[in-house]
Amino acid sequence: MDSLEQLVATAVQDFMAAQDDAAALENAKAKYLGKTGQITELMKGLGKLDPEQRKAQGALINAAKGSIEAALTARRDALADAQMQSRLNAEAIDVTLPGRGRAGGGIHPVMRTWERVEEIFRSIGFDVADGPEIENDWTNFTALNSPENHPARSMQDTFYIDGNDGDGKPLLLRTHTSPMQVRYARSHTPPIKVIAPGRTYRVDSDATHSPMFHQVEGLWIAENISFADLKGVYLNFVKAFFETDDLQVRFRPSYFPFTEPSAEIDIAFGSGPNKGRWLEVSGSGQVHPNVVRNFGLDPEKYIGFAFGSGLERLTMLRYGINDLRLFYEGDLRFLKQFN
Ligand code: 2NL
Repeated sequence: MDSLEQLVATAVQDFMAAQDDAAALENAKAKYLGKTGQITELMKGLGKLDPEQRKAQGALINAAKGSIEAALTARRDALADAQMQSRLNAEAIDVTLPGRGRAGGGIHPVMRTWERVEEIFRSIGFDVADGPEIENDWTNFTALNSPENHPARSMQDTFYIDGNDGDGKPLLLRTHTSPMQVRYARSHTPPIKVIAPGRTYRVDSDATHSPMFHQVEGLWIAENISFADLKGVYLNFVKAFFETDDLQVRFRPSYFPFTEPSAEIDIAFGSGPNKGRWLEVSGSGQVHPNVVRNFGLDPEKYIGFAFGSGLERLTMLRYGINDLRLFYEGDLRFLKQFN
């Protein structure tokens, strides 16, 4: 075997010996094709030969160089293929495995009630208002005709927030959704026809009270809105909400600072587990003239009603739930029943 053939054979061996790291192969390449590599050195030596020999020897060296380059490329491709193959094996996905599935989310029963209430009131022309859960004292209490020394304003009943509104007045978590309606009434012109559903907060926690609960309040103010309208609207609402015409409503005199006169609204189903029993579902009344004034309206010209119902209470009556705490425990066995 002549020395060029020997050189090619050694180069091929070196290339084959280079394993998975690219650096080993590049080092082997340098030994033959680099600046001081053996092929390069042989090329340099050609200058000393006479033209006849140089031509013949040059062709032989070029052929050897071509063989070495071909072997290098082949080895490079082989190493790259091997690397890809081992990655494919390592990252293989077993497409026959069963899917992981996706845990289905669901709507909380109180949210379902919230959505239904919005839908029903929208269908009879009520707008839906939204507003802040952190309120100022004026909007939550004063505007609603709540006396300065009213017990609801006490720290025992209301969650106050550190800091103040910038005018030195306290900030608090709204105790009802009425402040949303105050904001709405002050920024719209009559007729004001709106419901305000949302989260509300009071310092209260036992079997029938949660520190966070949901209310929906309604407000309709125009030049001639009366208790008769309230009765019609509320009866329509409970019939749609409970999906039955077989029920009655009654108004029972009551007191709220923001309405005068005021009434509790009770309903009685004509059938079912609560058949014939009067159930309290809402507070209501004719909006107090002071409150109308705080809306920025003339109480001599504008009159109307408001009501406030608990979304938890409506939900419990609709589904026959007897413990308020079930709503807040996040127990899937309970929640799944509504989805
Ligand atoms: C209750 C009592 C009620 C209202 C809420 C109201 C709102 C405005 C003006 C006047 Cl902006 N009134 N809301 C009126 C009467 C009763 O709710 O205990 N609900 C569960």
